[in-house]
Amino acid sequence: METHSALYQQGQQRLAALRQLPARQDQSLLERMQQYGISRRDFMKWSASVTALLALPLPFSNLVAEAAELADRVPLVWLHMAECTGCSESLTRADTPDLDTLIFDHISLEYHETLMAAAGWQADENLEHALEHYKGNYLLAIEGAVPTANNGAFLTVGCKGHTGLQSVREAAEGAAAIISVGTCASFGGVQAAAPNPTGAKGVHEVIDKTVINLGGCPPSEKNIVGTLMYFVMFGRLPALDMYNRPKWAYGARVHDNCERRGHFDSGEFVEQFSDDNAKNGYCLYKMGCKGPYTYNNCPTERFNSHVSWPVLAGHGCIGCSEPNFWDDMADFEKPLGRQLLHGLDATADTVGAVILGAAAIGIGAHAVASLFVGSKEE
Ligand code: FSX
Ligand code: SF4
Ligand code: F3S
Repeated sequence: METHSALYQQGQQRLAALRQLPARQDQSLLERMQQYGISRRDFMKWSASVTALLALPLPFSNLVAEAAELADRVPLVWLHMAECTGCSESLTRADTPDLDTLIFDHISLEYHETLMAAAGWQADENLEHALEHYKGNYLLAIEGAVPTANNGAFLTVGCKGHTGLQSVREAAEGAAAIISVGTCASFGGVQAAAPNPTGAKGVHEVIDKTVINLGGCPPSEKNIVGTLMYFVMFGRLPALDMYNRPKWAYGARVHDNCERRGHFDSGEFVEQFSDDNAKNGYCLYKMGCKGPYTYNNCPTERFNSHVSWPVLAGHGCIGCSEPNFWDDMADFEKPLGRQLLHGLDATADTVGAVILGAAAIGIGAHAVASLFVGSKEE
């Protein structure tokens, strides 16, 4: 197991090497912050919160701050496959840019189909240039599932009519690290739901390199930026779980940190979306919440600059960061236990016991599988 001081040193060396590289943006991060009225104090608070998010001790926040300033030294290529672009939206939708969005603007975004100004031949050339020029050094982020049926013909991108499958394989070759952003790129997502006519697959299934999976439809901006920051800071991937998701983000169930958990434990459930129990913020398990089976940090990190998350907004978790959730977690407004256990949990008296049993099975399966797979880097 790597010690924190060894990791800190590794970060220092990486950042010293990055500092030698030329800045690729006209403005420094501090100038950008000034432009949007973000103070140095806000920046230090943000660095401390990213440090906590990454489950690192507080002294690492100096490294996080420095890494943020040097993010423009790291070339990022971002490809879109079959998806809704909600993952990019998750990062860029803030109407007042906060530090997460500023970092995304500041990182050296060499190619991003929905954000770049270039189009047509120019866009294709930009991609070719980035892959060639930064070979071995760029970070590759992919959003969306890769259609593989008919040799990938269900998705063609750009003037040359390359399939998504081709583009992913070409771009993966020279990448220093690869991130699947969202459940589609990670596990196929809605495109891969039965009967999956396009043969949609997660990125890791079509290439033979390690891919870090950021489940979530969409993943939170915190999990995207945290992963980018980890790579800028250390030049490598963090410890991963059995589905190659960063442990710092996907190490606990939604249910473990949910603010309604006390009501679950007391057997207090919403029975209808319009009832008094809903108004009182009771547990949404009987309305289909899949928080007991889902690994993600939504309750603690939330979305849209920490404003809210599904359960706080009044709907159960639908398990959107898990593989095959469209098939395995449906019906989204009925408890999974009810379907698996043939109505045994139909009453409030039995629901807690049955679900605690089901949840324990969930934890057990995850823990046992983790024992066999182990972590990628520890
Ligand atoms: Fe998938 Fe991302 Fe869901 Fe959408 O692109 S994870 S459909 S939020 O946007 O890929
Ligand atoms: Fe929260 Fe859902 Fe668990 Fe209830 S079942 S405590 S709403 S995560
Ligand atoms: Fe998705 Fe559940 Fe979080 S639906 S956004 S994993 S609360």
